[in-house]
Amino acid sequence: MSYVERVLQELKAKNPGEPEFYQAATEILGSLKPVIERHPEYEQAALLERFVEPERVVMFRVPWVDDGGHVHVNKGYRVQFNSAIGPYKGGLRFHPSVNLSIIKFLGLEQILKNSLTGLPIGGGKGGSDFDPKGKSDNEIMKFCQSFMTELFRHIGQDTDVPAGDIGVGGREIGFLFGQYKRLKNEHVGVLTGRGLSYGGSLVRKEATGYGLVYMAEEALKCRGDSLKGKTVVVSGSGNVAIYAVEKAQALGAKVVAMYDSNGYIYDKKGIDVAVVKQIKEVERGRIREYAERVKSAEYHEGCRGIWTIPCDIALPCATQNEIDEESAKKLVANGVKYVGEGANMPTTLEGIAVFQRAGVVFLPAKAANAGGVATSALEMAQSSGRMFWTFEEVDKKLKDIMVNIYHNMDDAAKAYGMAGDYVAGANIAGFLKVADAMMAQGIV
Ligand code: NDP
Ligand code: 2IT
Repeated sequence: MSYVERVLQELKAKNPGEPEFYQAATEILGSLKPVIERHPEYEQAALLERFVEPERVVMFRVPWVDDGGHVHVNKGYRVQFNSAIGPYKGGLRFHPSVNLSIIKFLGLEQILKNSLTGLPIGGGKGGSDFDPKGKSDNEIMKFCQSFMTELFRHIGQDTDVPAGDIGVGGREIGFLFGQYKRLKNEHVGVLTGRGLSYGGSLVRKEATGYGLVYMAEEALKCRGDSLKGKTVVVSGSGNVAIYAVEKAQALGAKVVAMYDSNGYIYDKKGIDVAVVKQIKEVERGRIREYAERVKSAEYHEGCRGIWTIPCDIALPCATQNEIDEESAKKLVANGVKYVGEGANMPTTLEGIAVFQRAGVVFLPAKAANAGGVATSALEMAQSSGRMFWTFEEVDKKLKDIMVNIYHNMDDAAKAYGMAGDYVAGANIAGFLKVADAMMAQGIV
């Protein structure tokens, strides 16, 4: 049995009931085989065993009282996965589906994503099974304050810097920051995605979606093509999806569909992103309302149907495993040429295989959605330097980072004889830097 297979088998046995974590590890370690062959010293140093074991996992109780006086208890998590190249960095997810397996898969992905940005940030992730849907602002604040009352002792601007993810946006970061500052009496860059009036960075809100489209644009450009006139389907209608749509349309594409967890809208004239922003960012409503306001749009219950819409480019921007084998086959049959993952692990292993067999240009999450965390690192730099860069400055840095990541993963895939396999390219390019840092730091 190879070293990689042995580590995967041990991981499965030692972490029962963690399918998402196992899925992410299988994809990553599977593509590292040629790297491991060139570096026998990694096995002697048990590098992979250490790589898949978080440095620290914090799990805690989050009690809070709703507006009716009822007491609730949620689970809180922070997985501090790997600090070889910098302080732990990664988002917080508030969603009822959150469990240890999901936070660990996200944390593992984050290590390599953060490495790919070229910036000094390690990997971490956290969250809660709290469901923000339907809660009042007061309840959200109470929950965030309780969550931070435990989390604050584990994080710090040079230790661990959380940010947003599903269910955690500007409002939640504000409440979390307020409570951290109150407990520590420190106004520092301990969270990113902060408001512009208290240490945030321009472009952070737009960064993941914009970055995704910048990478897709570069992939098209390298093939003598562009976004002009392309038909695009974007899943989700949250932070990542909205700014992916905005940038894709600004660069000449037509985005025809989006969804939330209830159903999808199809607008053959092209989505009016201002209407989506109004519904989602201002009113916190449902995507169904778009079809009530825009005549050219239809609404369909359920999510999966979105992948039956013919498109040139698919950008899944909602959640893990939203494109399975069947949906991938449908997309291929309908002529999709590019898939860029805005969400984390939105395509199943079987779905990825379908795209790769069909020659679809597949831009994997840890590369394609790295623009968010990269801009978080730019926010950290501005906080430490007590500086504030213009929109244009940050946007240019973001674009340069995305173009760089694209070429780094392209080069790594070629260097290991797998040209065009960006899953392997991203894993290898991200891993080499982390492995080098871990080897240099001894057995820790
Ligand atoms: P938001 O909470 O802003 O939006 C999430 C969107 O996805 C909503 O439209 C939501 O619908 C939908 N969604 C969530 N879960 C499901 C589900 N189980 N089935 C169907 N739809 C679902 O989150 P973000 O936009 O921030 O995050 C989206 C994805 O991007 C996640 O995978 C996240 O990890 C990833 N990501 C985020 C980054 C960031 O900077 N925010 C950076 C890099 C990656 P509904 O409202 O109905 O729940
Ligand atoms: O998955 C991700 O990269 C994020 N949710 C953003 C993390 C961050 O620290 O900005």
